[in-house]
Amino acid sequence: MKLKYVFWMSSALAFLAVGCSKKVEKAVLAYAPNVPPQLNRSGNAKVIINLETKELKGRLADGVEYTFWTFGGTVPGPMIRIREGDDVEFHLSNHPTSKMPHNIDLHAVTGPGGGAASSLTTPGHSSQFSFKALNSGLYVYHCATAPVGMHIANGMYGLILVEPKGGLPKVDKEFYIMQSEFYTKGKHGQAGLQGFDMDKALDEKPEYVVFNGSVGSMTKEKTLKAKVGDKVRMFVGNGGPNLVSSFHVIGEIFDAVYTEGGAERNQKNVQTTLIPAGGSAIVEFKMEVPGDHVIVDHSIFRTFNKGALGLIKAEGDAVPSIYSGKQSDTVYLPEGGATQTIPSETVPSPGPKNKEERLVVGKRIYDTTCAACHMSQGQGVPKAFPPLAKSDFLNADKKRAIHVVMNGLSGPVTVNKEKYDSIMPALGLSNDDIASVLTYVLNSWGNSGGDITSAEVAAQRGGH
Ligand code: HEC
Ligand SMILES: [Cu+2]
Repeated sequence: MKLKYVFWMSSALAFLAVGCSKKVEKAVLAYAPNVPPQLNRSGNAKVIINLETKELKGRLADGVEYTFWTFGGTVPGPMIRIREGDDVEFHLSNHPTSKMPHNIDLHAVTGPGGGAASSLTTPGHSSQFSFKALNSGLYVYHCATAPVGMHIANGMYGLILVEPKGGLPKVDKEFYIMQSEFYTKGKHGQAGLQGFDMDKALDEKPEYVVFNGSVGSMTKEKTLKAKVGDKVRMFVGNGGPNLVSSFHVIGEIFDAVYTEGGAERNQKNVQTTLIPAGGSAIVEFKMEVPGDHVIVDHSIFRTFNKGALGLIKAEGDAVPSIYSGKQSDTVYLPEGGATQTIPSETVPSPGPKNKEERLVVGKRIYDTTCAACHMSQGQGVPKAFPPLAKSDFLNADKKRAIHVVMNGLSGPVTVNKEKYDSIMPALGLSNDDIASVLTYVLNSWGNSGGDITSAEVAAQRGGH
């Protein structure tokens, strides 16, 4: 009797285990313009995704380098392909040589921060979280670590496709294209290693607008290839951080568009489709005639003056009944770096006159500019952002504090016996703003008090 019972129990357990166990597979990641292979399985799976964040120097344009912050070592990060209903186990690793903590917000995730709340990862660490892909569609992922705009502007975005249950209709060629902008200190085309320019980012005036992370990522020997008669599908994303893309392929009409990357193949015969920052679209077209077709953002100065130009070449015999005429791939080359600046008058507002006013202005600047990293009560984030509350480093030297806020700070520092080796960017604040924010910080959260005037800051700026 007892034996029989044990037997029944164990077979029930075995049955349960089989019933729950899903196929486990590692996601195949693909680097732009390549797309991960179609999923050739019938049901759902448990998918393991391993992604690494890495900061590295790379080519932005001929002769122009940039220190990119990346997912997977490339801009955009690799494309991920899963299926509606899949369970995903996500591992984010931050390379030990990184200067910054990073995390990931996948728009395909239903949950706080799209995963960002569970994935803040300091250099040399790995984080894990899991989610179920509830909705099919083409989704952007990006880093969401403070300052979010800067992590995105430096290259931290990519696409994750959640296929509908039955998969997508078959096509001949699939491509992965992601648009984004870069805000460099130097003008478009200025040679050398270019730093990030916060003022241009705030003004939404990029020097570069590109596809797949650099000027020329899909031209010359990297031109996309297809054959006459091919059905082509492009998974197109926009990392931003600021601009909306007017995506267009010159000489083609999109036979079908999944507007905004949603599940519906809901539009037919579209010339130009709008792709919001942090959004996507899937476009499909048949290549009817041979030749080069130019991939552009039809906000057209971006194409011919800022870099957003790619090519897809169809090989095959001419089809004069559809199109007859000479073709050339030279007329579409970029025209050069000339950009126009429109002069504008500015009327400066009178700065704060006394300590009382500095405290008020300073709190506003702290909350909008500093709190993202140093946290609302100046408590900082362990291993990433040092505290300003009761900071021995801050309170020891007023002039040094002005220098830090004016010029940024990098390299190892010790604050309240904890070591930090990260980067605080120069924030482009005015003398009034620096005086106000430091006066506010010095008079908050148990710091030593005092007052810093705009004149003191100005004197120090002159000295550098
Ligand atoms: C992008 C994140 C970021 C922002 C925004 C930022 N800081 Fe920092 N800050 C840092 C990091 C990182 C360090 C440490 C740098 C290092 O390791 O060399 C730091 C260091 C400092 C220090 C010296 C160390 C300490 O704790 O006393 C001061 C003072 C400081 N920041 C003040 C400010 C003020 C004031 C603002 C706003 C005007 C600000 N920071 C905005 C990231 C930031
Ligand atoms: Cu990041």
